[in-house]
Amino acid sequence: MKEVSFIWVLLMLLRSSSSAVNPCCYYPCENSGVCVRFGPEDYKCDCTRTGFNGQNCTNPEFWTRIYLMLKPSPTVVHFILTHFKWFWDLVNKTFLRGTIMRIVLTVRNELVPTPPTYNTKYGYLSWESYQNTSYYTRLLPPVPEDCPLPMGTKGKLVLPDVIMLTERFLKRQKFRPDPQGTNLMFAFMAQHFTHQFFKTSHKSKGGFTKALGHGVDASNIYGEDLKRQHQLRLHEDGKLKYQLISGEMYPPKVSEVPVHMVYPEDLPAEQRLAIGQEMFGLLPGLSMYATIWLREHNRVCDVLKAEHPTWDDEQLFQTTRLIIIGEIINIIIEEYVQHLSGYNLKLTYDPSLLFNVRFQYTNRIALEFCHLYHWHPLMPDSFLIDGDEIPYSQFLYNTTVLVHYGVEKLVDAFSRQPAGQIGGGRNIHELVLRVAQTIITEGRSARLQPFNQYRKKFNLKPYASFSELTDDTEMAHGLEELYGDIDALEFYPGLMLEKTRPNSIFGESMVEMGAPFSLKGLFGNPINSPEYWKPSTFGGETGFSIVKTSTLKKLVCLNTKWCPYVDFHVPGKEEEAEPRKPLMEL
Ligand code: ISF
Repeated sequence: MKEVSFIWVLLMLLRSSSSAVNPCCYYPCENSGVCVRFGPEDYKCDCTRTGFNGQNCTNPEFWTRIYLMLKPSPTVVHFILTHFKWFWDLVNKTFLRGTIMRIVLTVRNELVPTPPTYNTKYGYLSWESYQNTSYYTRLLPPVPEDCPLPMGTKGKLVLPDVIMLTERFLKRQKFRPDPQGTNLMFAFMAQHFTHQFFKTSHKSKGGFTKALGHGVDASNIYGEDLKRQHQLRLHEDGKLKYQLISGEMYPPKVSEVPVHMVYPEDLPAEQRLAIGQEMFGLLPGLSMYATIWLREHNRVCDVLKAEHPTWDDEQLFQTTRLIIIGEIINIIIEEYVQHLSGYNLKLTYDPSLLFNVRFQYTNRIALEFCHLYHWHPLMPDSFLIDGDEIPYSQFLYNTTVLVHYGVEKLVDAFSRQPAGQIGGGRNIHELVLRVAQTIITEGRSARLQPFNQYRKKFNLKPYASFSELTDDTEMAHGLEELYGDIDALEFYPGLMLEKTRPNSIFGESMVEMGAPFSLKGLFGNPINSPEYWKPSTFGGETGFSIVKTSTLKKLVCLNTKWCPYVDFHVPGKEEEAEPRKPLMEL
């Protein structure tokens, strides 16, 4: 192994001394200017519509200068949004709530290029990249293949060993709960929700996805293609197939609905559940959400059928699917993102906020978004359900957990158990550390640009040193030794090791880079367009109102026998004491 890397180093040295270095390897173009190589040694920065000019797009135009002078830093904005509760309590009661929500959406939306731009194969605009939706898109082009160093021109010739890197800086020493109070109900929602659009194809290397919907399409419930959808459907009253166990509805067995699911070979046939997403047998938390959404789909079908007795199976199914997509988006914005942000501003899912501004109802999932969303530190050391402590070995691929405890007890348990803090390093359970290794390796083969380049792309100041990135001096020194230069730090390690904001789940970069992708994906859905966002799309006022008033609590409690404690954060003191409300009050 040593010899191979030595020969490779020699080859690289020879190559760089014999020919000119690609000038774009220096990332000379600032402020989102586009680097184009001319001849062997020249380059030009295209600064069109960046608001900057000059050779490297570094001179602000007049209005840009004014804008930059007035613009508050992300730290200040975040501070205001997470403090002054009395002020926000007032704002939330007025029209200002919508106005500020609109500002958040438009500011975040400006950072997501549409139509999409690059991908892992094309570092320049191309028709293929636009049209071939089997690729994840990319915000920044890959590091050019002919650069002298793996991250461009800075850092060491060889990147740190992935195993060593993750063992040293990412592996959990002692479980560190998230200070925002995030629980496992949130963690499993994150996994269930994102796995409808993050389905990396590992067979074909090069940043491909198996999820062609590129957004919130509920393919994790209905299957990726029409064949799977039809296998999962009952073809009666719009419903999905199910099995009844002690009178309760669960996903059907694979023996009855023969769709491809990933299960260990020795798992008995009667324990294999058939779900839209083939990976969701992996964790009881995922099959629990699959069960909840299955019940909700079939419940909504009954509601629609009562109002539209003439509708056929197809129309009931299709309309219910749109309602389900609406419910997902609402719950994600108003509860999941609300919790994640920690804002005192009450977020609102009101698509009409964007009807009078420029906004395109399209979305393309970015590879960077997929990397950002690897939140494995959320996972606990073991799972605490109904007085039992279940280790990973008995939790993975164990569908009997779901049926044994039932949805109510699982929701209650997951809502009470704290999840881990995502940022700050050293909080990934040993058993999922492999996933972090995979993502770093994938980042290398996809040639993702350095963390600091992404900081700049998202209007953040690049870090000047490792000690600015993290307050942990030992970590800062270790990273300095391994990478040699802060400008050579990789994307995923940078995100995970950045210091967290005070009392927060993660650092500045995760929010500033993730929020634009997330909000664009949620609001860019076609159901939010002026053409779709009306009662008739959802079968009338009843369906429209199901979408607009959906909550996590209703999702669970309209589909269970009793209403457990259900939220995206662990109970606080008031909530422990709060008596359980009867269903009627929901
Ligand atoms: S997803 C995500 C942040 C990072 C990832 I990866 C969000 O979903 C998110 C979206 C919006 C906001 C916070 C988090 C808030 C409203 C904001 O835009 O600041």
